[in-house]
Formats: sequence, structure tokens, C-alpha cells
Amino acid sequence: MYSTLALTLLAMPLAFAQSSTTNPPLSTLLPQIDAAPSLTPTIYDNSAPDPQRCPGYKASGLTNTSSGFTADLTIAGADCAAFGNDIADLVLEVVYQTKERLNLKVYPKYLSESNITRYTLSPDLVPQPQWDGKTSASSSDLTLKWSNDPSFQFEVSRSSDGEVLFSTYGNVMVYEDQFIEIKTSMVKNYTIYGLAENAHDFLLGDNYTQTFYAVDAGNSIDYNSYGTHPFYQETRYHNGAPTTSHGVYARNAHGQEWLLRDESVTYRTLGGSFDMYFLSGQKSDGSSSALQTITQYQTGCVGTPAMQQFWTYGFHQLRWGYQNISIMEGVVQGYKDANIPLECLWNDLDIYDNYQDFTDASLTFPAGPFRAWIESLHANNMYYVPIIDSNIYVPDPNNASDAYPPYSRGAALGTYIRDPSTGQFYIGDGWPGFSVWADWLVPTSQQWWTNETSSYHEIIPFDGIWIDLSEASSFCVGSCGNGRTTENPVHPPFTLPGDVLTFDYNYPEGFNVSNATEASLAASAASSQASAVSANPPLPAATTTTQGRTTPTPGVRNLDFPPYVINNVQAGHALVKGAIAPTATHNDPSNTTEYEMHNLFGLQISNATYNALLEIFPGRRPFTVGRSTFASSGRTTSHWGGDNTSTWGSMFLSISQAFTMMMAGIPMFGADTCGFAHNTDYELCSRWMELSAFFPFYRNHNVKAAISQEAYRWSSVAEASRRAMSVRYSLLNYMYTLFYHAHTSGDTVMRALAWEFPEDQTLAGTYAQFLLGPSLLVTPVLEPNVDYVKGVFPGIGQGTRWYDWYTLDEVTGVQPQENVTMSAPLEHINVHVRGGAILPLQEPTLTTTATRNSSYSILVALDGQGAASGDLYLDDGYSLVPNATKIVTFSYSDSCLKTSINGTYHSTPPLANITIAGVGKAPCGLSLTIAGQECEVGAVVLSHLNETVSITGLEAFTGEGAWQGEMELILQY
Ligand code: MIG
Repeated sequence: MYSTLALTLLAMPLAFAQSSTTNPPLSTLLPQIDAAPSLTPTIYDNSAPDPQRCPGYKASGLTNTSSGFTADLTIAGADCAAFGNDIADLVLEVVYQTKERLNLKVYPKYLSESNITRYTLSPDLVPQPQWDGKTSASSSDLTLKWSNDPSFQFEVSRSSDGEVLFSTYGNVMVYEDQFIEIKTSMVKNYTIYGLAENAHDFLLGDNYTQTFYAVDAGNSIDYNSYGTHPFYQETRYHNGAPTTSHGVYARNAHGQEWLLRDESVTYRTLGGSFDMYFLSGQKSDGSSSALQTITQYQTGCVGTPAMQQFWTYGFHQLRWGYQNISIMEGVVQGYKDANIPLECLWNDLDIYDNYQDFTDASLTFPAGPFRAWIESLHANNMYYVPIIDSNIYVPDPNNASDAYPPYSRGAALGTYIRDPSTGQFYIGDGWPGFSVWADWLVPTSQQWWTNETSSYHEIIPFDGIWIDLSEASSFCVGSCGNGRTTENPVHPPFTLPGDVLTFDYNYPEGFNVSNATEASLAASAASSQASAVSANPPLPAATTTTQGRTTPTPGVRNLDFPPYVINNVQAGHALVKGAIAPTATHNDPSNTTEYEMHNLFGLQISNATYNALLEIFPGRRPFTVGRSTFASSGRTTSHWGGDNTSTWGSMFLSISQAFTMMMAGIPMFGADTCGFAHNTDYELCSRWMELSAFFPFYRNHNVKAAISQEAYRWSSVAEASRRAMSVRYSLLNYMYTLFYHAHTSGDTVMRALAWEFPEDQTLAGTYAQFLLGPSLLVTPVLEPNVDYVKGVFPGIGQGTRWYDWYTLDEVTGVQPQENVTMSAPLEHINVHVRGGAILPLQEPTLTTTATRNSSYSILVALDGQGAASGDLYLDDGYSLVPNATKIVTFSYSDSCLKTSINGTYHSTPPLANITIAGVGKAPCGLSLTIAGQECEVGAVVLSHLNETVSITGLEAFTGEGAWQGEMELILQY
């Protein structure tokens, strides 16, 4: 019934033989160059000092300001040198910035030009929230109290009821040149969320450490990941009294850890200042909520997400290992033949000559035919996005035929990060070999990057840019290419997918049950490969040494090996491993080091790429998808979840990861659908294509040297994809309108059930289901070998009604909090519409362009009061500043549906149908007016099935466009 995996397995040696010939032979860059000393993370080091034994600070010289107060903080005893050199004199600044936001800053009193960047994060890099010019302590939602007994400590509470939100009482503040710490008491079994980016349960729990240090590591469950978003939201349940919420944002880009422990959270960074923002989560009526807290974070702290082009919500297909144009043509044809929507094709490193950005692989992707192929996509309303790696190849200076102009042009501008030991460029290692990285603090770097990307666009007419390895990842330790660039191009210090003996034989959990024969074939192939590798290792093993914790030295900062060892996921945990070394310097006047800048590279290259795209496509919303992000990245970039695995566990975690990305203000988020590393199977891929259809960014991506996983490869995956995509494409306007609200007001797109139903404490840890916007409940299957799924219908029994998307049958006979078993055949994903919603729909087709031109319909799902509302945002779908927009507001009550229209954007398709679910009883007639004109009801079909009224044939009255005239529809009883 499903595709023959046995065949795929037989084809493996062939695939393997093909790719091994296209890679350069394993060569000079040995694993030793990748080795770094192995360290014990401080959280696991029992001999490490306890910073809470430090003396803390005393506040003095308090000065009231119109927005709060300032004071001096002076160390209250002998230096303790826990993990750095103590800084004796600090400044405390408390500012009631807005009604809902309180800022507390602590930074050194004596700053010089050379140390300023160590301690404060420039507003040029990351937005610095400001005082609104009017709020003061008396008008704030929040109250800060402090004491000097026994040392400086502070407490932030909610002014209205005194609820304590954050309190360092009983704990000391530690401020050293390589380590700062504050510790807050927390309520028992606290409920906090966020601290993206992580692969962890959405409800973070009180036995977890979130490490932040941007890292090139796939599937780094419970560790640091690609991005850094030091923001959490806390929910407090109060046994029947209204649930409350608040948030904390710590604006600091250093390597850091958040220690979530029983009744406390400890915040530690490797430097910088305390720049804490406390968000009340309160609305104007005084109540607080998670959604409001997130809105306050986005609108007040980091900025709201970029509006995306309409087409970007279509389905994207990528894989690493699309080795030539005819393979790409085959993929397009495969989707077409299978009648599955396909919007955008992507390429990985395969398009480049020896992995060098902007080059062309002249044999496999010759520029002329490549361009012609992209133009053929454009002619069919499809789009194209290539990868651009963050590292820039350094050509062999002795080999004229190795010239690489993008490098030389940047070198002439001095645009790269430097190696302080030589003053020359820092030369690490990437896919093409020894490489450099742009220093975005050099003002001309933007111009260089714009020039490189726009020159490339003249040859390869892409529609967006995918930025990879922006952590920034380096495959060796230190400036390993010093004096060795004549060896370029060197092979990375590990075997590559496609090199000998690297075939991936892993399959998802449950594959041994559904595909027993194939699973045992794969297992024996894997074990013979493993024996072959151990008999004849393709690369010598890396030799590592163990290094103890460094101790603070007065006047000296050890940047590569700071005394505090964060729990970096890299083997051996050293900061120098897998990334540009912390000692590398930038070219700004203070020669800021990577130690300060590391977590910001991804933000900077995404911002630079956004700016470059604005030059390439003036006035058009840039589409750039980046891997490493920082607080505020959502203003310019989209993001995918990075290197997950083809496992059910990975698919499950993608929902939690999505929620935290929504909080972080990067709603254009999606996971590599069907899984990146390892082989997928038809079952996982069917379920994942269904699930991701409800994520904003919908892309199937796969590692090289695993089996193919395009949606048309298996009949079940194809059918699952067609069905789920038809739901998605019907709802493109709903998604787009959600983004409009995210962009304009900081609203979220995918939502946790707990956010929409805050009074139900049983939802605090629910992340196997989610809502898209407020109105669609998605209940995916997340485990193998089942044809049912369990889920809850939040709010049911308390007035909320739910309707099956496909049948419009109302969910009945369900108890509050009941875990309901729903039928879920392999090709079906359960989607329910929340009563009270009005959804504008269009006809699902194979492209977003065709869908945008198809007729509209309106789905009204009535709530317990027989009412509903909704809205629709329209514009041209691509302009940064559209010259016309339109907002259609829908409301339904007392059997009457009304639209009101604001704005002049003209969407031409007519309105075809109106469906109203949950009416309870068939009306005997109806009246309809559009733009004040009575419409001939006789031309309208009225039907009644399952308590649903559907009115069809409205095109006759809306030929000028569905939203040209306000409408009033009255059902008569
Ligand atoms: O070192 O370009 O996350 O999506 O396929 C791996 C090859 C580099 C990592 C990305 C992945 C991409 C892969 N890249």
C-alpha cells in the first residue's frame, strides 16, 4: 500500500557511491585542529565556589528622578572572586518606563572607552527600551522596594494587590568582570515559559538549566541552541481567583545560564550588565495574562515581527543533496504530478563551487540554465531561495585559479573579524575550508554584503535568502588557518554525509514495528558500516585534554576559558569549540571581542541581509530565514528550528519550540518537516506534513545521504499533504491577518492552549495540541502506529463550542478537561474551529497566487450566545508600505451577519458562499443586502444539515469583488 522501502534500501549503495565522488577527498584539516580541552560545566562542578557567599553590595546616595531613582552600589565586604574580579563600585538605576514596564539597571560606575562594551549592550545592536516621558512610581502597575539589610536586595511586586513577582531578598547580587548573578525566589512549582531557543518541554519546570551560547549543534535537547532570547513569562494560578501573569526580560548578550531550581531562578552571565525589564502583563482593566505579557515584550522591548510576503505562507521544499538542475526539475514535476501545492524551491550548498557562497557549480548548476530554470518557476508563480553560509572562503594566495572575489572585496574594506595575536583576519574553518567572517561593526560591511548579494541576484534571481551557520559556526578551534591558507580548499575535520562509510541507517521510532523487514536490513547494514569504520577509520580520532576551571586573576580576563564554565553542548563544553573564539576582535574603536559579540552574529547578519534585500527589491518585504537569532531578530528575520531528527520525539518538541519562538517575536517559524537528520518513514512524514501545515513557515528539508522525503514519495504522505494543505491554503488569509496583528500589535500567531484558556490550570503543561490564532485548535498525532489521537477541547462545558473543521459537526457530549479520543486515520489531522470565530476563506489551489485569485467564502462558527466575530486584512501581499490596505470586520449576533470595511485595497475575487455553523434551527428565509442593495434571495440556496446553514451562489452579487460593499445578512425565523 505504501512506498516500498526495501527498494530505497537497495538503492542506498548507489546514492552513496554517487555522492562520495562529488566531495573532495578527506585531506589536510585534521581533527586535532578541532580539539579543545574538555571542561566540567560549573553547574556540575562540586568544587566550584558558591557565588551566594559573596558579600553583595550596599546602596547609598539615593537620588530620586522623575521616572524612578538612582543610587550607588558599593561592595559590602572583601572581594570574593567567585568567577571573575569583583567590581567595587556600581550604579543602580530604576526607571518606571511605562505603566506596565519597570527597568532596573546595574552597571559599573567607572567606565572607560575600553571597557564600555563589556558592560553595556549598545542600543545600536539591540533595541533599548526607554521611558515614555510620563510614567512614575505612582502611576506604574509595578512597585520596586529594596533594602540594604544585610546587603542590597530588591523586590518587584504588582501594585494593585502586592503580589511579589521577582525578589532577590535573602540573596546577594554578584558583579564581577566575567560573572554576574542575581537570584530570585519563586513560588513553589512555578510555571514559567520561554527562554528561547531551546528544545525542551514548553513548561520549563523547576529542574532545568537554560544555557545561552549560540551553537551549531543539531537536536541539542535541554542545552544551548542557535538563538538567545532571555525572556520568560510566568503564569500564576490562584485556586479559582483570576490567573495572573508577568514577564522578565534580561537584556544581556553574553554567554549565560538560567538555573531553574526548586523555588528559585538564578540568572548568571559571563559579563555585561544587569538590564532587567519587568513586565506587568496587565491590561487596562487591571487583569493580567500571558498573551498581554508577550505583547508587552514585543511592542515594548524587542519590536514586533516583520510582515511577510503572502507567498511565503505557501509550501517550501528543500533538501541538502539536490545535486543538479534536473533533480530540481524532477522535484517540481513530482509535486505537479501528485497534485500537491508547491510554492518555493530551495537549494542547499550543492549549488556552489566547493561550498563557496555566490559561486556557481558550473557542471551541475551552470548559471545560464540555472537562471532559466528559476525564471520558469517565476512564470508559474513559484519562488526560489538559496542558502548563503555565514563564513567567507579565503582563497589560496599562491593559486591564481583559486581567486575568490567576494573575499578580496571584503578584505580590501577590512571587513572581517580579527585575530588579536596577529592583527590579521581571524581565519577559522567552514565548509569550503579556511574562512573569515564579516565584522558587522565595520560600517562598510553592509555595503560589501549588499554588493555581494545583489551581484549574485543579477545572476541567480532568488526571492529570498537563507542564512546558515550564523552562530557563527567554525569547524576548528581558534584562528586555525593562520599561515595555512595555501592548503585551501581543506576538507572539514569530520567526515561528510556522502563520504565513505557515512550512510545514515537510522529510522524513526516504531519503524521496526511498521517495517520489520526493512528495519532489520537497515540494522545489519548499520552494523557492517560500524565495523568497517572501526577497522579502518576514515579520520584519526581527535585527541583532547582535560582542563580544570581557571581562577580569576586581578586585572586579567580569561576570555577563551572564563572561570565560570557554561554547560555548552559542544563536546568538552569549551567556548572555543565550534565557534569563532571569544578572544577574536572586532574593528570598532574599543576592539570589542567575540566574548561580548558571539550571540549577536546571527542578529547582525540577518539585519544586514534584510537591508541588502531591501536594496535588491526596493519597497518589498525582505524574506530572509536565519539560523541564529537574538532578542529583536523577528523585526527582520524568519527562522527554522535547525537540525532536528526524523523522529517522533523531534516532531513533538517542534510544537514547544514554536511556542517559544512566538513569544520571542519570531512567528515566521517552522521545523524541518519530516525531519532533517536520519531517514524518515511514510508514517512520520505523513503526520509531520499534516502538523507543519499549521505552522507559519512550512518547509520540508532533509540531510544529504538520507532517503528522499518529498511529499510525493509515498502515497500516504501525498494524500496527507494534499488534505492538510487544502486546509492551510483555504486559511491563508487567516494566517496573513494573524501576521498583520502580530506586526502591528505584538499578537501571537500559534498559541498555547494555556494562553487562550488561562483559567484552566490543567492546560499549563499542554503542548501536544495548539491553536492557530485564537480560533483553530490543532490536535496532531505525535506517535507511531496509531489511528486515533487524544486531546482536550478547552473551555467546553464552560460556554466554549467547538466544530470539526471538515464536517462542521459540533463537538458534543464532552466533559470539561476530558481527554477525548478522536479518530485520526493516517491522512487526517484533527482541526476544530472555535465557536465565536468568523473565518474568511479562499479556494485552496496549488499556489498562493491562484488562491489569492479564487473566490472567497465566509465561515461563521457560533458561540454559546449565538454570536461570532472576525476580521480580514488585505493588501498587495508584498509591499513594505502598501499603498492601499483594507480591513474587513465581521460580526454576527441575533441571526445577523454584518461586515464593515475600512480602507481602499481592492481584492477582485467575488464572495461565493457563507456558511454558518451552530445555528440550532433552520431559518425560514433570509434577507441580504450588499452596499445597500437588496439581493435577490431567490438566487441563493439555503440548506440545513447538522445545524449548519450554507448560502451559495453569491458571486452573482459580488462580481466587483467580495469586499467592495458592506454586507448585511439576516436569517429569518
Ligand atoms: O554544517 O548546509 O542547519 O539545514 O542543510 C551543516 C548544510 C550545515 C546546517 C543547516 C542545514 C543544512 C546544512 N547546514
